[in-house]
Amino acid sequence: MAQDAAAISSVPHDKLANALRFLALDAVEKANSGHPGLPMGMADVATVLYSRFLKFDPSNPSWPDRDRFVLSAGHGSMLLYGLNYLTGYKALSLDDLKLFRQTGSRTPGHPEHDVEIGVETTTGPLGQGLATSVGMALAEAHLAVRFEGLVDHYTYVIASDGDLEEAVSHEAASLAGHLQLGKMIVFYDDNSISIDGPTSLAFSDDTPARFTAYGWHVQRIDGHNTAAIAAAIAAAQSDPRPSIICCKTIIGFGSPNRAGSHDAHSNPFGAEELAATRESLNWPYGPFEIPDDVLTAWRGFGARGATVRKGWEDTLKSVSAAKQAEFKAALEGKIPEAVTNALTALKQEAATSKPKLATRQCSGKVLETIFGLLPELIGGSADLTPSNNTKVKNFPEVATGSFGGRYVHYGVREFGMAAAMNGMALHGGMIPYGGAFMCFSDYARPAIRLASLMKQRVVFVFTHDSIGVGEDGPTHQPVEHLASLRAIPNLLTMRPADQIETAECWEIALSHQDRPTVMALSRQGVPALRDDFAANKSAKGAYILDKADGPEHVRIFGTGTELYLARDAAKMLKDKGINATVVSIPCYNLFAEQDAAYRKEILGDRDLLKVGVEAAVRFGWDSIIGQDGIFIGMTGFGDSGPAPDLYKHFNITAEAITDAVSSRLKK
Ligand SMILES: Cc1ncc(C[n+]2csc(CCOP(=O)(O)OP(=O)(O)O)c2C)c(N)n1
Ligand SMILES: [Mg+2]
Repeated sequence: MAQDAAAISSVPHDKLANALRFLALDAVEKANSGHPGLPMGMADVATVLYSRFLKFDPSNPSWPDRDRFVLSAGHGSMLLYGLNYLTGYKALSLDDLKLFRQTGSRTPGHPEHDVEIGVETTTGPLGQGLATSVGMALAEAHLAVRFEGLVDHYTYVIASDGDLEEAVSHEAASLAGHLQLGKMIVFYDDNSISIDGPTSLAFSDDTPARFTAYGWHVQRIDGHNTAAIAAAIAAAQSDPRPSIICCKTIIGFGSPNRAGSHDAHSNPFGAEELAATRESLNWPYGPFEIPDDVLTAWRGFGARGATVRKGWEDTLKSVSAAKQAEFKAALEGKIPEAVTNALTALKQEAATSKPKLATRQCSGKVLETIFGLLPELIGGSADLTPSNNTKVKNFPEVATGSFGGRYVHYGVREFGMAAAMNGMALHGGMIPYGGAFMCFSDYARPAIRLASLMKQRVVFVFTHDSIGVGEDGPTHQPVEHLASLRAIPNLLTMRPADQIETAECWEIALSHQDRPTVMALSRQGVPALRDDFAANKSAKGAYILDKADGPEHVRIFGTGTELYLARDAAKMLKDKGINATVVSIPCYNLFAEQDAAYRKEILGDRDLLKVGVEAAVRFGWDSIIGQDGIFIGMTGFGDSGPAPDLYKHFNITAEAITDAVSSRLKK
């Protein structure tokens, strides 16, 4: 709700905004690196937003119904730190600001997800903050239906030229426009400057026309005119469309020699220019010095939120005890026992029926089993719903103006989908998963990386995970993706082999609240391999599927759709008098985290011959099979043809394993 300008503070606006400008300048100067230009240019917009509109409570930063504020142009991080220090987030002191960009500080170079100091999401990779915000706005719209009266907030974003140049801004803005996420409000820092110089070097979009075409509400204002800023925010709030306010600003505002130039974008100003800027903005205070009246005024803006938050808490108390409990449970995001029990029943059934299924179908069955029991789950696909097996029948879909559904048609927007899912997870109250072809995980990779960095529970359902794709050919056949996804820290890349493993992997994915998961799933059917289900064997990442019958001669490691080839080969080798142990590795990452004793148990003796089987490149496998190990897999791109032919063509067969082992062992 807007506050009247005169009523908010007796301190003039310029002084309030200059506090932000000089905190940024002083911190960048002290760190000897950073980006002062954006905080100086956007200080007026930020001051109006925080002093008159933003619903937040620094004394309770994680209050669920707070407005979300995302600085998509993360290089301007000192703007965010300045705002959150001034408004009184307890976990952010002036000393933290003085430690800007220092190792281990609370104030890293680019904002890193840290709700306690008012950082809602990690930003810095341009474009992604905007795309993540779409997910936050979608989460708000969805939860506002589920928990009417308890969720009702805006999602504000500051985006820069770079944000709008990045491709993902198109996916994000197009999706937000399609869905008409009316409570999303973007401030575009239209300063016509980026690193190389004026944006005219590379950017001549008609941005207002572009967003109008997406179905957004578009305004153009002078970003240094406080009345215009306030009026634009009020208009944006009341318009049912997502809003972009194009704010014409001057980068480095107030600096005599750098304002309006790319020289203001980054780097410290130096003593001389800093002094000249103090002079020109009439700021006669020392470094990091905020006069009492200014700090008091800013703290006042922060304190106001507590009253609003208390009012919200009263509302929460006024709803039924059952609804309160449901709301709390949704935010906690724990997996109810009913889900675990249902998964056990599914595994039990699979242990007897031993279905021959593609693992994408196995995943579909898992979702059918748990979807109704876990209302926080929200599914979706980047236009591959029938292929990804991500949609559970008889649940409503999210649609324009109808946000209570449980399934999102993201359109062919892998990156936008992944970033939006991050936003939903960050918002809280939702567990998002979304499907795509695994080969196009590359399109989503920057958001998968951020999910991993931010420790968010997002499940990326990537089907068609190998040459098993078949006729679509090498453009659609992942070969390097498993290796490259396994390389992302904190990400669980899972490649289950059958129904039981797929259920186990989903169980693991859901139980890790602080990690994202990639489910690599097959197009083609494979036989069931497991008939035991009491313990979740996938939880340690790898386990012995079949012990060698007699003294062990070789150990064969397989994943996903190649695991049955390992088992078949072991049987064929037995006929030749060679005893093989078969190991399944549904999750390389979890296995790598096990203690040395377990790893040794699974990897076997150093001198034992080892074989890896995976329809992908060898990269990474040497840590399992050693340099002398035999690898049965891909050495380059795939080919177009029926999947069974391709497996033969690329020599990924039980016979190939058997031949390679027997010739090595000369038997
Ligand atoms: C994906 C990505 N590419 C490159 C960068 C490096 N970078 C940081 S800011 C910036 C562009 C600066 O222009 P603008 O976005 O207009 O910000 P301003 O200079 O106006 O603050 C670039 C290329 C980045 N942060 N993210
Ligand atoms: Mg710019």
